[in-house]
Amino acid sequence: MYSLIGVLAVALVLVILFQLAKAGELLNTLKGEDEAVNRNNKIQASLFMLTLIFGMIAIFWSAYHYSDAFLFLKEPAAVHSAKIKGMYFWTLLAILPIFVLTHILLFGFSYFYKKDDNRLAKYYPENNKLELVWMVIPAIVMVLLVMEGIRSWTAITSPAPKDRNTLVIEATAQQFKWDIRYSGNDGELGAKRVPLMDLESNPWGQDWDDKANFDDFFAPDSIVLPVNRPILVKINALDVLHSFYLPDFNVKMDAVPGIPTQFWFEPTKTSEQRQEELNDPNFIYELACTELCGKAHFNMRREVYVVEEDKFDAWMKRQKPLYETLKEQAATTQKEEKKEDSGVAGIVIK
Ligand SMILES: [Cu+2]
Repeated sequence: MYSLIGVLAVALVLVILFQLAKAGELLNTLKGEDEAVNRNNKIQASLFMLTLIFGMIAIFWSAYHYSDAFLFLKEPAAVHSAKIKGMYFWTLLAILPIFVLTHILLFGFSYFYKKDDNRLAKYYPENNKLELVWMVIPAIVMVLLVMEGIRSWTAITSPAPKDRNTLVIEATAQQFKWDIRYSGNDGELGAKRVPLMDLESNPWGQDWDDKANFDDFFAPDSIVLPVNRPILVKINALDVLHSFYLPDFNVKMDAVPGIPTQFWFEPTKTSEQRQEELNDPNFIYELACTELCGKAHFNMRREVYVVEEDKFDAWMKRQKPLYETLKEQAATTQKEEKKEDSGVAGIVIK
């Protein structure tokens, strides 16, 4: 109801503006074109100036106001994220003066050089020096930014360090959840094969001929990670595009159906340390899907806890690999079958 009233109100305002413009045009023909054009030019020029002033104020205010939310200033909580934060800072530093300057020129020229009957336009065909300056400087800045970008990108997506006990996890996205598989004690994810997939007993098609699968387990609800240890995340998607995003660690990677992606990062602050740092006892790290993937996209949020190594080990010991669960299930069904058999046999014996 409210949205209908809103739409009607907007439509009404548009009609009024249209009628006013029409009335103004009629007035102009009555008064004489030239004077009207001059007045109109002055109004337009002043509007340009106002847009520049209020636009700039709004941009700087919003950048300042939302600085925390967009991680301009918040201290990152992982090794690589400091790199990304640095790149963000340098990119911003490089483009901010250009942004301000070009907007002052764009809107300022429209204001200061509005039509003036006493002024002739100046013919200024070319200036090689000026052109060289505005081509060479941006080119150098771009090359530097891109080079640093490639270096950081390679560091993040390169194979994780082997000698540092890297934790390997696998994140598989589907509408609308993440399944997080841990590699268990062997640090290796077992092989998966599509033909083995079975919704009831083997949702990810783990190949039980591969022993690396025996200790793989799935995170029950929240994701628990050890601090100061490299974590390699292998990312998949089952249906549509999703994106694996850990905002506090400044790491993000698309989950693409059919194309495995990966990155590694290293959390440097436990959840507790982060709570203290931000002075917010309710703070929780989160995993978010940053690809609008459907109706329940919001539902893909998962809580992430970064804990000390010993706590992590204890948590890991409590997790049950799917292989164990299946083995137990098979054992009980076998027992039941035996019972039934012996039951029948029992009658016979009796
Ligand atoms: Cu999603």
